[in-house]
Amino acid sequence: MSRPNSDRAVEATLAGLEIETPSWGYGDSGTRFAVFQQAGRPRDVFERLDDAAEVHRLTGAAPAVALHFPWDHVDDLGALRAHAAAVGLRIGAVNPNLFQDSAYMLGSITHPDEAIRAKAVAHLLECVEIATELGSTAQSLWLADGTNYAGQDDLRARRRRMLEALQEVYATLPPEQELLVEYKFFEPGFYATDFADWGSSLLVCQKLGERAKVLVDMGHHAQGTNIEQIVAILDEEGRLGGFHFNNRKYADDDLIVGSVNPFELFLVFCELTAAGRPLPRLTIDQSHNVEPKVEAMVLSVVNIQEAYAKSLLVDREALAAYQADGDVLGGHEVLLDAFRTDVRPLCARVRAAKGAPEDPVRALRESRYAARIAQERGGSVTTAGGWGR
Ligand code: RM4
Ligand code: MN
Ligand code: MN
Repeated sequence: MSRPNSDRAVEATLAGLEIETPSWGYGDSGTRFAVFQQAGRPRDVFERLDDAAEVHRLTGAAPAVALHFPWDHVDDLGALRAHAAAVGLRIGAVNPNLFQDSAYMLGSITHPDEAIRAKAVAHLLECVEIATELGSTAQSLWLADGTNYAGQDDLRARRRRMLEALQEVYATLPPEQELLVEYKFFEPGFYATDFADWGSSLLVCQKLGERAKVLVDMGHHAQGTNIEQIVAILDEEGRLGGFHFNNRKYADDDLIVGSVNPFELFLVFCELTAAGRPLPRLTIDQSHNVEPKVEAMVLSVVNIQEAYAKSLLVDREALAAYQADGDVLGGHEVLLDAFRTDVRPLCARVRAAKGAPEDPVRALRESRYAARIAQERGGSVTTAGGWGR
């Protein structure tokens, strides 16, 4: 099939890809059964930024780091911002954490107790200030709020409490900041999650205002959900605020993006590029429990680059023509043609033009970065094992 987009045009667009990597993807994480502490794990947020800088150096496409508070708490935010700049990064979205404090056992901004809701709102407001000081342009909110049993709480009252809290937070957002509202249909709540799906998030965003947008996490849907269609709808509504990339086989597994279902990843990118609009905020949200964390992140960025490249190769004119003709398989084959293209040389050229290695995973292995950080940081336990540290 003919290629409508010249390689040069595709390369130029691909060169503009910017992915945020998550500070928590470099730190300790685990399942509910165990948290394994890997040798060389960063001891603090400054070292998490160092690892993120290495990923950017190797891929040329990961210039920002999403932070999670209080996991990334520091006394001197100016020093953190300066360190990010010194290693060639900027601060991406700020993620408040309303799921670990024991006060939030029955919810945070949906909690029946007004004092707990006030505590949660205070944390959200603190995160707005943190973002302002760090030069970040987004709050990325995921609520663990939910209930485990029918009748445990009043679903409508919870929603009203949540709206009231978010209205208060939204009112304080400086104009450069967006509020991204993530959803997930289960976990940790097993009966009703307060933000269970994209529709629930979208309705709340529409009530809050234009700078409230939905964030789609690849692992937060029921099996078989058509995520690319959700992307299409939200994009059409101007409410697609961002993406959390990862992959899953069973639940919210947070595995390396593209490792389970690369075709789905490609189709998501086909929708992200369909209307020719700028890409939304693209963030990796993964939990590397047993795999080496920096290598996992590099491979994730490479997989995203390749999916994006393939989506740019789709012959949109041919696709539209087959669709207009009602040719059922014509359009499908246009997509397959792009998906089956080996874009590795193309991506390698784009990286090389940016001064990054052609093969980032091999370059990482040859650089012995993992051995170096293991030696410098040690393999011993320095803080209590826990998520995101
Ligand atoms: C949640 C959700 C959030 C992330 C936490 C750690 O499942 O994906 O985005 O911040 O995990
Ligand atoms: Mn997420
Ligand atoms: Mn998740």
